[in-house]
Amino acid sequence: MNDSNPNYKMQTAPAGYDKEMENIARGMIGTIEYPSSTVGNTRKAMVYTPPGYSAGQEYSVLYLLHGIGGDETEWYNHGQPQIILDNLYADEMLKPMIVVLPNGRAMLNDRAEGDIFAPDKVQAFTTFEADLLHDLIPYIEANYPVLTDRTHRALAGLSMGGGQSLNIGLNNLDRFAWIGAFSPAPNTMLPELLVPEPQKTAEMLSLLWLSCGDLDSLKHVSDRTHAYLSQHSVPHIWVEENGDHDWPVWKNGLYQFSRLIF
Ligand code: FER
Repeated sequence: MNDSNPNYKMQTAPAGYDKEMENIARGMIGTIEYPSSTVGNTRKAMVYTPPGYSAGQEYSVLYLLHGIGGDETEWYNHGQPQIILDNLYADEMLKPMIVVLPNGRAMLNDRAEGDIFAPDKVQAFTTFEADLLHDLIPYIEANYPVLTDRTHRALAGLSMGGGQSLNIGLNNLDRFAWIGAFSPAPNTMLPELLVPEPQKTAEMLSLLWLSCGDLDSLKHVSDRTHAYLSQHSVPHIWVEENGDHDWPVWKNGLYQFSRLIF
């Protein structure tokens, strides 16, 4: 994609993009459980399979991460990604993909309860890297008909999950070719650590998406990341949209990002 992107014109998601349409084929969304050697228990994730899903086909996989106040149900409860995705499939605007909604707080009690900013709970968002790479991805790849090379694997998320997507994705480009961060939080590593070798990163990325609402108090994180990427000529899409640290921005992020991947 174009670097820093004066050329990328985000088409605003059309009215109704997040409303259930009648008479279209629907995907399915449900909860799975997988063994986690990282946490030492069984962990939950939600999985969306697209309309017409068939074990005879091969699918790409998007791992879509939640924020600090959420768990594996957050996107489902607040963003209804299955509606957005079903509508995009009805318009033939998405490649065949499975969307996995993990729990990004990798610790024994991974519910968003008590002090969600407690150090051990924030640390668990870092621990999630091992759970994702060594436990969840292998589980998905063993149990769904999915393509397993980096060009068929994407990682995106909102806020804490946006920071995780940048931290984990950019540091594991052998695993992910498509990375999206919607309103990334202060867990986002400094740009020099995210992208120590800009040319190498640029060569490996299929897409790096960064978006944030103009009213978001965490926008300095996106600004700093975007500035570094631009200075070092790392192609990325940067969208500063009207909005706050909130669902309209994140749902639009999913709508826009999912159309561009695979
Ligand atoms: C912080 C402010 C916000 C922070 C995380 C967040 C780890 C996360 C917000 C969200 O996920 O919505 O200082 O530090």
